Formats: sequence, structure tokens, C-alpha cells
Amino acid sequence: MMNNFKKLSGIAIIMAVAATSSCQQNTGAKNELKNDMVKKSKFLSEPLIKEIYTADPSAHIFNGKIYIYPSHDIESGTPENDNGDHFDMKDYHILSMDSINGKVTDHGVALSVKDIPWAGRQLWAPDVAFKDGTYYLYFPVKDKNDIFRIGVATSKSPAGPFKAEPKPIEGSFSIDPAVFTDTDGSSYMYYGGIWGGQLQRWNNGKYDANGSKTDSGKENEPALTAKVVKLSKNMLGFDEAVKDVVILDAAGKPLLTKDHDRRFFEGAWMHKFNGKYYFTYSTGDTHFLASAIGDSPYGPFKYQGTFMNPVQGWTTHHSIVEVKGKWYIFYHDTQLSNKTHLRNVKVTELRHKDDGTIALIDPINK
Ligand code: FUB
Repeated sequence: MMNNFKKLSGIAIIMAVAATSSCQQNTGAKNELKNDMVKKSKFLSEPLIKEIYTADPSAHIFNGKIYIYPSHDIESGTPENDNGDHFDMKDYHILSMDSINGKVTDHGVALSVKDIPWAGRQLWAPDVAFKDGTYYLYFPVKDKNDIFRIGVATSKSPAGPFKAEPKPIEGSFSIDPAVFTDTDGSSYMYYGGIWGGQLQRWNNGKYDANGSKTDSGKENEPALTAKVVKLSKNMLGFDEAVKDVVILDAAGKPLLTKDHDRRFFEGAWMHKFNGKYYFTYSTGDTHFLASAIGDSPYGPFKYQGTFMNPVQGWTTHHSIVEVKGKWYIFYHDTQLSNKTHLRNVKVTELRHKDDGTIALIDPINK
């Protein structure tokens, strides 16, 4: 009996060990599969929210929280063309997070095209600045003549809702406003975009509705470039004549139109690091993010190179912000939809190298 019991318990132990080890093998196999999947994931980072499509994220720290001001992509059914008519967005939603990996809150509609008295269509990439208790939302939208202008709306809360001023900012045109406030409190707007952003249609302060759809034609001339202007003290207008953001190559010459891998296209951003001004932008049809460094918010800026390789999708648009001593880039791709005009915002760390240049980021794992 005793022997039989011993035998039986011996068998039970062997079976338990076998079961445990097969369990361990299963867990091991599952882990390997998981690791393999993680290893093989195509994307460097994941969408911040999946409930709505978002793009062009301008990130800021307000009251110790991260606020993201993106475009709100929708399927409007407008056919795709070189003017970007398929980017037919109708409102903005503001997102916030307590920390980089924290929960993302969607604060709902902050401003609608129907509530902007002068607007026609296409609410594109916005940005926000804060001064003396008021938040200022700067946004590009086509007016009723189908010309992109830049408007401003105000709120007492960083999450909105925002109320638009009755008219666009006087003297404004084109797209993608990005407002940088320097350490002395002065704020500057960087803006502009070629092709659908219409910059090539502005000559001597006048808009040519029949102008070229692209920047081709003057290949050996200095490329069209972003604009920079100091904002007035009340943040509602321009304080001076608009200037060009001059980007110089290593020989001190302005980048040329034919230099599609390096010339400015759209999506300007400014951040200051170690006393230097970093002008960063999208090269558009070649899909890079590039940086140029200067000693003043006005430039000139010396071209440094690509710091982000192309994302999945046609457009590439970003912002750079410091959060608790680390730098991050907010950007978008089309991971959720695989459609050019239905994008999703993401974030990943950005590193300034010892020589001051920005380390190259690859948003797609190879
Ligand atoms: O979202 C519409 C436009 O696409 C933006 O204004 C550009 O920067 C590009 O991302």
C-alpha cells in the first residue's frame, strides 16, 4: 500500500513537473512570440488616441500638464488633389496628458469652422500661446475667397473652448502658424507652406489665384521659405513687417528651390536649446523633418540635416517640447488608417547630441 502510494505520488510528481515544464515551455513560446511581435512592430511609437483621427500636433506645457493642439482629421469625402482639398477639417479637439506615458484626455470640440465668422473651409495645423492669463489659439483656414489666412481665438483655459476674433490677423496668409515665446517674453510667429499652403501664390503682398500649384519653375533660385514675425503685445496681430526665415547651406548660401531634400515646405517649429534657436520644418514632397540653427529668433539659420526620416503617410508635421528635463517630438503618421488624410498623433523622445545637432529618429523600425 505504502509502496503503491509512494509509486503513485512519484508518478503524480513526475506528471506535475512535466505539466509545469510544458506550461513553462508554453509561456516561454508565448513570450518569444510576444518579443518577436514587439521586435517586428513596424512603428517606433503608438498612436496617442484611436477614437478620432488627429494630426499636426503642437505640444506645450501649461500648468504642469502636456497639452496637444492637433488638427482633427475627418473623412469628408472631398476628393484628393495636389491642393490638399481632402484635408477638409471642420473643428479642433484639444488633448492633454499628465505625463508622457499618461492617459490622454480629449477635451472635445474647442473651435468649429462654423463659429469663425470669416472662414470658408479647411481648418489646418494650429498652435497655442499663453500670455497674462489668456490662451491664444492661432489657426489657418481658407477664407470665403478660398485664400488661406491665419486667425486667432482666445480662451481662459488651455483646453478651450476658444472664441475666434471677427477677422483674420491683418497681413496674414498661408498656413501652419507656430508661436514661440522667447525668454524675454517676446512672441514670434513662424508660418507658411508651399503647394496647398499657397505660399508660392503670394508675390509682393498680393495673392495670385491663378498662380502655380507648386514651387517648380525657378529651380536655381533661392527656395521659397517660411515667414517670421513678432507678435504685438496683445498677441492679436503682427507687430512689424513679415520677414523671410533664411536657411543657409554650409557655404553660407540660401537653399535652392531644386533642393527638395533640404528646402522648407511647411510645418515650421521653433525651440531654444542651450541659447541657440532651432528652426525645424518639413521638406514636404521628400517627407523629411530638417533642422537649422541660428543665434536669433529671426535667423539666419544654418542647415544641419534631417533629424526624422519619413513616416508612413505623405505629410510630416511635428512639434518639440521639453518635459521634466527631457525633450520630446510630437508627430503624426497614418498607422491607424493607412490613408493620407486620416492621421494619428504620436510622441517619442528627441535627443540633442553633444555637438548641438539633433540625433536622427527613424519612425519606422527596419
Ligand atoms: O493638416 C493639413 C496640413 O497637412 C498641414 O497644415 C500641413 O502641415 C500638413 O501636415
